[in-house]
Amino acid sequence: MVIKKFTGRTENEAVELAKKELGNGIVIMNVRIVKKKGISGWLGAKLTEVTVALEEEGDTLKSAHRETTTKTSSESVKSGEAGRMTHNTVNVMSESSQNIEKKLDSLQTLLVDRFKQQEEKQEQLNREEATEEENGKEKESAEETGEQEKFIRLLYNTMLENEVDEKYANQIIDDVEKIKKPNLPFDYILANVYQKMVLKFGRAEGIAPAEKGPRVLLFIGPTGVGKTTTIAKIASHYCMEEKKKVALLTADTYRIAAAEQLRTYANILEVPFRVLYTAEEFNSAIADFSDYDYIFVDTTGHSHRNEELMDKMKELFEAVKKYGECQIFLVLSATTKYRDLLKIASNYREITEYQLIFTKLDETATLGNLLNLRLYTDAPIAYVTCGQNVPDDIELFNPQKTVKQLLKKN
Ligand SMILES: Nc1nc2c(ncn2[C@@H]2O[C@H](COP(=O)(O)OP(=O)(O)OP(=O)(O)O)[C@@H](O)[C@H]2O)c(=O)[nH]1
Ligand SMILES: [Mg+2]
Repeated sequence: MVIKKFTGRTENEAVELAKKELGNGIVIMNVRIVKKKGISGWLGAKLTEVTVALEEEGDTLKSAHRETTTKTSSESVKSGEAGRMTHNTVNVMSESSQNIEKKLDSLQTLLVDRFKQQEEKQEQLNREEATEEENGKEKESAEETGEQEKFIRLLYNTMLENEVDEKYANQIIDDVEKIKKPNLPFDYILANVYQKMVLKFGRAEGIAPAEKGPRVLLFIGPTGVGKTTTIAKIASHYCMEEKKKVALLTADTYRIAAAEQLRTYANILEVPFRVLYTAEEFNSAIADFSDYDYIFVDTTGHSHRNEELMDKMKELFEAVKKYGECQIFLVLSATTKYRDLLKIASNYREITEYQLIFTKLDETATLGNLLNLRLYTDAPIAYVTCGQNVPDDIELFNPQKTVKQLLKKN
């Protein structure tokens, strides 16, 4: 795994630089504002610094082990905290959940430290090998390996408590097992699990800018998950903050008053609103709103078992996909049972590709299903919502924040 920092005037600029050097497979580990170097920095000029990670193809057991060996040794010397841990004085069972939380909060510093220490890799490797030959070291190492086991188990159990599917928790832990070795600081293990999980989530992909005509955003999903409310939240962001031209359409003609809900939001935002009764009407709406930036399309919420409605939706999907400049979002509630989520995700997958939006994060303490569904569907998570307030209770999906929650005790 390569970890590297890039700076730019904006986050986008820094990310572009990173992509140019490392390719599109990068994962953003951390974003922070830093002072510019030199006089302009003294005068308050700021830059955005992003720390990115890239999992290399050669990240096999062997290379992971080699990397661990070197990075660990440098950390244990540089960081007082890490050094303290290698002396086998820490009882893992007393690693309370609060301690883990503190460590998670210090992860960003740890990642940055590790980045700085890369140049010292070789020197530290030699030093560690010499140390391992000292008398009595084997006994200490064996004890530490036991402590490591307990620590890894603690992380594993925390994932399960957060309802990460056992299958995925095992995959993550299996990867960590590969890098296990004596003298490995717990912070390093934690950082490794954190990185693996962030990489599994991948980059958050929101809404792409419109290129050749208005960008159509279609929202699908089961009844009552928050499709209409989410449209209102995102539409008001584009309309009020980005000053874009937005139109709201609904194909939800199934329930009385369903259209009225979106019409009300359209009135508040002072944007055009239209009801679509047939797939053809979608095409005429596109023609009528051809100079708009974003067209949001709401759909009927229904059970994924309702085949008749599913078929009707297919026609609309086909028309939207034929138009091309579109993104389809499957909206799921974080409170829905795992087994149902799997069924819903696979039923919709039969008719279309999609990105994911998770709603109602405020109503659950466990976010494991975000990782489970991300891995099950291979669909990126675009947004999460955490309350009923329009437009505030929504944010772009943040993998780092979610992984921290998944590694915390509830
Ligand atoms: N707690 C919480 N409630 C939410 C959230 N998002 C939406 N809701 C609420 O969920 C309920 C249903 O929201 P809608 O937007 O009508 O859901 P929908 O998917 O459009 O529903 P149908 O059109 O009936 O399929 C409303 O009471 C919303 O206020 C959220 O993030 N958290
Ligand atoms: Mg609705």
